[in-house]
Order: sequence, then C-alpha cells, then structure tokens
Amino acid sequence: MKKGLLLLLFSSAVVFLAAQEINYDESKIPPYTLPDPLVMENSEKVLSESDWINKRRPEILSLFETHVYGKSPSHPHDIYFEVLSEDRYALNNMATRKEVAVYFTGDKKHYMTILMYIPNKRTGAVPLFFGLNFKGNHTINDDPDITKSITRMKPRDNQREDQVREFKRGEASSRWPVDMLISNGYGLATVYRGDIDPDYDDGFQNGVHPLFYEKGQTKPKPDQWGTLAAWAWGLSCAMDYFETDEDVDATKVAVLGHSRHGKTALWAGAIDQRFAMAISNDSGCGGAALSRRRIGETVDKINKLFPHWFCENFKKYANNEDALPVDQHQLIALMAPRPVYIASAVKDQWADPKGEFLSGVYATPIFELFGLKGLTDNMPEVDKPVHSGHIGYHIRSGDHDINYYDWQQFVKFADKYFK
Ligand code: GTR
Repeated sequence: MKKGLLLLLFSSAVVFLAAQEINYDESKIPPYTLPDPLVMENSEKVLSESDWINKRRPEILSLFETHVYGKSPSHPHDIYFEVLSEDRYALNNMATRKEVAVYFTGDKKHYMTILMYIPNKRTGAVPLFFGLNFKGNHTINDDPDITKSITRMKPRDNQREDQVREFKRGEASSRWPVDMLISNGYGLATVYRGDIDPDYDDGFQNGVHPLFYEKGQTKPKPDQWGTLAAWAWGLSCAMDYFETDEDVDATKVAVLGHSRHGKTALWAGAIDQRFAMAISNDSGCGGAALSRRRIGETVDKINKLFPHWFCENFKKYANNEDALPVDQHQLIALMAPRPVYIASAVKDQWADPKGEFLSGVYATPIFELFGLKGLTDNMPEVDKPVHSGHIGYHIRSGDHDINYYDWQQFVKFADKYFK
C-alpha cells in the first residue's frame, strides 16, 4: 500500500476515534459562559418577581420550545376521561387502584391509561407522585389485576409491532415503591410512555404527533414537538384528569421521572405550572445537566442516539453548544417558585452528576428573587442529601437507576411542602 494512502487511512481512523471518544475529564471541559437567566434578551435586568413571571420566564420557555424540546399543541378540545376499573381493596386493602383512560380523540382510538394507587387511610384528597414508566403499567408492581399495557417497543427485523416481547408483571417494581408511598400518605400515578409516543424513531407516525398535523404535514416542523415534549404534553393532559378526581389534591402533584423521563418531568413542570413540584432522577443531557460542559453524554451524542427526542432545531447545537440560547440551569429556574429536586448517582458519569448539581446552583438566583433558598456552591458528599432549600439535591452511591433510597429522599422533600 502507498505511504500516502496509509497515512490518509490512519488519520481518518484517528478523526473517527476522536469523534467517538467521550470526555470524562473535568480538565478537558472547554471554557464556557452560561446565558444569564436574570438578563432579558434585550439586555435589561430582571429586578423583581414580576419581571421574572411576566417577562423573562415566558422568554426562556419560548427559547426552550423553539430550540430544544419543540412546541406542543394545546390539549385536545374533546379530551375526555373514563374510569376503566376501580378496586378499593388493592395491595392488601391498603390502597384503591384505579385505571383511567384519557382519550385524545372523540373516537376512543387514541388514549393513554393512568394507573393510580390512592392510600385508603386518608382524611381527604391526597398528594400525588406522578411519572412515566418504561415498560408498561403492569411492570410497576406484582399486583395481578393491573391491566397489561400494550408493549410498544421497536419491532426487530421482520417483526410486527404486536409481536414485540411483552414485559413481565412486576419486573420494574424496584423502581416503584408503592407500599412505602402509600404508608406515607401519598398516592402514585403512572402512565406507560408508549401510550403517548413509542420510544423509537419512526418519523413521528405512531404516537400522538399525527393527530395534530396540518393538512399535508407528515412530520413536526423544526420547532415543533419531539418525543420528550409529547410525553410531557401527555403528563400535562393527565393533570386535566387529576383536577377532576376528588381523591387527588391537584395542587400537590409532583411530576417525576428517571433518566429520559427525568428530562420529561422537568419539561412537564416547565410547560404546566399546575405541577407543584418536579423531580429529576439521573436526567443528564437534555435534563438537569448543563449542555455546555460537554462531558459524558453531549448534545451531539444524544441527537445521534435518539434523533426523535428533541425538536429538529436542537440538532444545530451538536458540537456547537455555545450557540444555544439557553442552558439547562434555566430549565430548573422555570420551576421557581415551586420546589424542584435533582438526584444524581455517582457511577452515572454519562449523565454528568456535577453538571446536574450545577444547574441547581445556577438556578438559585431566581429562587432568591422570590426570597427562597436554592443550593449553595459546594457539591454535597455522596449519600448526604441537601433538603434545606427549594432546590433539593442528592448524589447517591451506585449506578444509573431509581431506587428505594432515591424515593425516600423525594418523600422527605415532598413532606416539607405537601404535609
Ligand atoms: C441513555 C441516554 C440518556 C438517558 C438514558 C435513559 O441511553 O443516553 O440520555 O436518557 O438512556 O433514559 O435511561
């Protein structure tokens, strides 16, 4: 082989490897400047709560819609709900289990099913933890009476959608400590995200997106909703139902999620201020982690791995983070003055725990505008949660997951506001 060709092959291999390489080294983070949440686009300063609420917050929300998650349509005007089942003796008589269909269209063809557990020992309406599940409602608990969700995972070669393997009853129960929540006086509600939009890239044909296409439209426009925004929109539609359910205190609903659902929970809290609290567990890139840190998962990586999650415009910021008109601390800020919790795991470096923490730190001035406490600069030690302000945080030992320990912290934090 000619020397020149060899050299060319070698250098393209190096370029390829460098592009693949993932940075986990703090010292290799390029210097960056974050957009200031308290300076408006016309350079005026935010000086009061009212500046924030009426001017800056809407501005930031709209920037996130246009450049990151995409704009979602309004809720269907003919949305309606139907209680499909109710059992007052679930979980050894500890809870009432309800399954509620939220119909997106009048013809009953498109709907999601909310699975709910409400503590039987209650004096009135209860506060609720609410979030998406990955594999189907029936996977969150062994309870044999939960209706099986229709699994909507990506079919493999030659497989039809209805041939995709079903997930086992209760297989995700370590992630959903229903008994513990019930005994602490909380309700739990969850929806299988596949009911809203299956989690794979099919050009936006099989979820809720086509229900809202204009005549001739076949996919969302560059600033219209991707899958994460569709999920958040679905959570917000569920809120319409909670407001009608007398067992639920709709002023005390915490929207929460793990990982991609953590990103979704934060966005749901941003677009729908009826959520009284948002909880992000290991949400990483596009969630609580600052995009400009370019460590672990980056904007480039996430758009390549999951081209359907964000709006098309977000792809412009791959390896071009400094051009982003927002960063994720502003997403945390959109929760103010409502409490927000950020959870990280020490072995979850892909999600950049430090970047998740720093978002809370840089969102703190907005909470202070309301006379509230956020986070101080020092990252707490592992397994030493900080619950003293309106931004809660912990970094737990172990891997990328949501477990009993995480939930215990969420309950302690929620107790401060909901009890
Ligand atoms: C990863 C993805 C992360 C995170 C995670 C999850 O593969 O890169 O952004 O969302 O999946 O949802 O578990």
